[in-house]
Amino acid sequence: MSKPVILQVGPYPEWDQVPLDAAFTVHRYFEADDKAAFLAKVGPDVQGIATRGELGADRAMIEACPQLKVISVYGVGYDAVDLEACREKGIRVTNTPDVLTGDVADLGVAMMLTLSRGMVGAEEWVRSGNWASKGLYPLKRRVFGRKAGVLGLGRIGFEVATRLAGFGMDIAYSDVSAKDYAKDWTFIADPVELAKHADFLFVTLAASAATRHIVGNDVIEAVGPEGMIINISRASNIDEEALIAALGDGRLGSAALDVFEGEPALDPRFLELQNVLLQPHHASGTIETRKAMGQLVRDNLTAYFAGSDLPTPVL
Ligand code: 8YV
Repeated sequence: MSKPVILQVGPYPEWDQVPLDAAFTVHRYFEADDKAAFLAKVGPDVQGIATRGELGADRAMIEACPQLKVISVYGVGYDAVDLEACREKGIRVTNTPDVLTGDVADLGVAMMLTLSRGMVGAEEWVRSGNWASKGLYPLKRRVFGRKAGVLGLGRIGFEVATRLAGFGMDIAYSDVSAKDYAKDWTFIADPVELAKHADFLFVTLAASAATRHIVGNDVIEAVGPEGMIINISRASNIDEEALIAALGDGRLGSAALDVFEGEPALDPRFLELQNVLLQPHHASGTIETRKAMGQLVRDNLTAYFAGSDLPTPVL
């Protein structure tokens, strides 16, 4: 039997590439110099797309593949997939939830600790010889016992809050409704009110058109000059212009960011700021999690073409 034909949008580690190539006929979109010409050539044969969270599949790509039946996303976020186009054409969509939750939460909490305690500068203090020549490193701000806000108490937000509870923090959260599994934490529906409560505001919302710029100037100013915003979701959840302006003039204390508009080509103004921690969208980037994500991408594709139930469907 001939193998199903897959369009691979971005690279995967070798441990995923080898079994993907064995099970499917794979066209590597990311290796093509002329992407439009490549799509025009292979698109008519493509039955499945294997993509990554931040790359997704837009309408043009979907429409270039008239036989497309399934899109398998390597990531929990599927905001970069044109779901409307998929609904219209009856295309199934899958993602990789759960397997990455703990690592994403770990990185968010690590970013808070790293920035609040000035650990990047402290490392440089040691390496540059400042410790010996100038003496003690400047004092930084405490984390434990302070106030945290979690904007979006889904799987990742819940794991962030659970970790913050271990730091004895006063935790509040915002979501569409209060959660019965969050009895120890305060529900504050309005993001601005949540931000007023928070010394540390975690942005852990699944991104969509509805959440675009949910962290706008009002939320940013409510976090305030002493506060920190930590974003481990999607850049589109924050008004990046407002964020850069507030970081620049001190209306926001600091920001720890794993995601950026136009990444990896982030706005160069971020590089000029001293009150930011910049991370290369790697919250799910552990060997353990990435192996599980790759497996789930293949399991979803395999299930689709075998006519079985999809392990983790979105659509
Ligand atoms: C990326 C992510 O998919 O889970 C998500 O939504 O954004 C990440 O896990 C990852 O960088 C792999 O591309």
